[in-house]
Amino acid sequence: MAFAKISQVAHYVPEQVITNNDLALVMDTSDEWISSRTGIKERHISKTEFTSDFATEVAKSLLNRAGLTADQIDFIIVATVTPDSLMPSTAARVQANIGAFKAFAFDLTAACSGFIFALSVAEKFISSGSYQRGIVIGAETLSKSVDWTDRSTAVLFGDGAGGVLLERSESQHFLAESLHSDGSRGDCLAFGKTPLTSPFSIEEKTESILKMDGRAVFDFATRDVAKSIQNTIESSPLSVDELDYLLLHQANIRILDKMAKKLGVNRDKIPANIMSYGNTSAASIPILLSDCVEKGFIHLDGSQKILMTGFGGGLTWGTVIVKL
Ligand code: 4VN
Repeated sequence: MAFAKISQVAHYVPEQVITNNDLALVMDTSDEWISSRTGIKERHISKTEFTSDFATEVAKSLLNRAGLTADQIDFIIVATVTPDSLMPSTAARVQANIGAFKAFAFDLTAACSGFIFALSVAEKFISSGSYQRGIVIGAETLSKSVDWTDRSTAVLFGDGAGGVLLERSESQHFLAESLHSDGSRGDCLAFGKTPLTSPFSIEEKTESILKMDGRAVFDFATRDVAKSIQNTIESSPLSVDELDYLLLHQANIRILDKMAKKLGVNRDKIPANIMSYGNTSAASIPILLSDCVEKGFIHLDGSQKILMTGFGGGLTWGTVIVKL
């Protein structure tokens, strides 16, 4: 029986920091409005880099930390809704940049749940016994897809990437998972619709800019996602008190507060870094994981039980419980 385990973590964000006060100079908003409603104080925004540039930095750090060379990697999955291009994929660009010539590489889109979905897929590749080692990255440049004239959404997002090295292990580290989608509610968080064109049709306007029904998505997160986390914990061999940390998608600090209450867990077990990064979609959970390792909360020595949950566009939501 083959098992998979997360052996390294890393993250990368672009250098430029945009504070709430910086945004208040270019749109009708304020630090008070943004931080009291979302918890966000600042976010990193790309000046010249693309999603694959962030993801490449993450992949290089993972290899460095593991003392591996790129030819030892069997696959690369990048979860993103802001790829440099649809073809080639962001993952294929990463493969070329690091020289992982033996790896197969593809992107996976499940919006803010993308990293969790990709981690689940990668775990299956390894536990099938077919592959030894892969890189799973969440990477986004949401700044290129938000409407900078819409103050209700523009203030929420940030750019960056985080990822993990997943390797074969002798013992079980993935303890439970659940993945879900509800396409019938997809319109409440959407962007990037492909326009219909043909020689005989009038061109439809591209809906390239992010649109969000904030209330609907907020309610989805606090009802459906909270319930699903509870169900996943119940289906696992662990009780909620045995979890060391719950790493939840960094969409809004008030959602994290509500989740803590609903799940009956100490607020300190639900770390937040949305203050410094904003909502980075598929990158938010691996950036948070990497931050927690850097700060010494999470050790990667197999002694801790960590729950990770993504939720967002699709709609999609998913949880994994891992021994780290
Ligand atoms: C999941 C969620 C969100 C999200 C939804 C609503 C929201 C973030 C609405 C009320 C508003 C403050 C902001 Cl739950 C976004 C994603 C996308 O990654 C995923 N903020 N807010 C207010 O007026 O208080």
